[in-house]
Amino acid sequence: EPGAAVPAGQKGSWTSFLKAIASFSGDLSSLTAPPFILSPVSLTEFPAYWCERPELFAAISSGKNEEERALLVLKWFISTLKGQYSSRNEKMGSEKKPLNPVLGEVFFGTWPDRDGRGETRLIVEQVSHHPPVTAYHIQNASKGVTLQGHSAQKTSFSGGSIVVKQIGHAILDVKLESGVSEKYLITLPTLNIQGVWLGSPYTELGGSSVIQSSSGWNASIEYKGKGYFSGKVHSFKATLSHPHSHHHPHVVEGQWSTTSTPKTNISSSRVLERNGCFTDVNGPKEEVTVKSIEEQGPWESRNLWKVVSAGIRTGDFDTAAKDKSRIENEQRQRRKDEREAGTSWDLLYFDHVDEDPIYEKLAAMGQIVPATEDGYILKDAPLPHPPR
Ligand code: HCR
Repeated sequence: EPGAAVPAGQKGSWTSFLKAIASFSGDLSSLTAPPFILSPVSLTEFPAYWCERPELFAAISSGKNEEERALLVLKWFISTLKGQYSSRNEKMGSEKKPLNPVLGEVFFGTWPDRDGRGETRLIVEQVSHHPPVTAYHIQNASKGVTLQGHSAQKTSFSGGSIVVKQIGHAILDVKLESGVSEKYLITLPTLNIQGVWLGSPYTELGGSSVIQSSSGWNASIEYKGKGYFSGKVHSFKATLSHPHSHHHPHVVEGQWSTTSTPKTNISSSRVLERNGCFTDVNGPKEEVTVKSIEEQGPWESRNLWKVVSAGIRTGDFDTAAKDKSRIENEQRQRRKDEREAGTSWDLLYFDHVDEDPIYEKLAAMGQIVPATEDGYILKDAPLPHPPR
């Protein structure tokens, strides 16, 4: 029955929301959704999902050769998917609509040094408001592992589910002891948000994504839901090959939400879990450590949204809506002032490049389309935030 999971008083607004999505494609962030589906978390927090298993991120540079490092990158990547795509269902009961970040909103965090893995730091900046684009930089300096990327979405409606094409890419940089940097281009899968008629949305992945290394190793990952190659939700099959290798490619199959196993001979103890799995995300993950709200500046996400988030969490939606309008009006006013003054907003932590040279080089190696993409690169020294 449509709307079965929608609270009684919100069925009408849920239907209107779905109609708005169906008749419209592109930027879903501006549509108003009923309270039951709102998340108190801003999209600027999402890049933290890349590092919730910091030991796997740190371990990448411990690989003893190109092949082993490519396997460690694939293992880390697959192990992030559960957090990225199904943690809202686990924490909040369904997929939810995140808070739409404002231009210049930032989110900082760390994963402390523990068991010799080194400290990892996260810097996120909202670099566009409409359409929303989020840039991020995650670095474990002591292990020489850095991930830099940006994320945007293009939404459409098809066959009863919301299809979210991901725009953007990430570049992983692994600094080797020799001083040479190995690079990996990571492209992103397409999301299929199912269960929307019922009002209990969850994300399934579809299509494919790739990880192309400057060493030549190429991982191609295919995503399927229930009823395809395994009959199980959240399934994937990854094939890791090198154009000059005479060996058979490595093949890994399983579920990104639980475990996966190698289908070919991988003997390295650095790569496999103790139980022989390639990935096993049944154990706990480690959320990013963030300063308390009192210690945060006015542009830091949890501080900026604190009244809205508290309203959503406690069910005080009037207060949430009022403060959300205040934030949005302030944004509109800033853009208006800029237009009148003939100025524009400066990015604070990142520089935008129209053509990311590392993307181009790796895309050419892996025959990835498009051949070129824009990118965001961390500045040597950030600009200060204007007052708020
Ligand atoms: C599509 C989505 C916003 C974007 C979220 C992204 C793609 C952001 C980058 C992360 O690395 C991975 C990621 C995970 C999320 O699954 C994805 C969100 C899921 C829902 C949300 C929509 C804008 C909300 C649609 C409203 C629904 C719940 C009815």
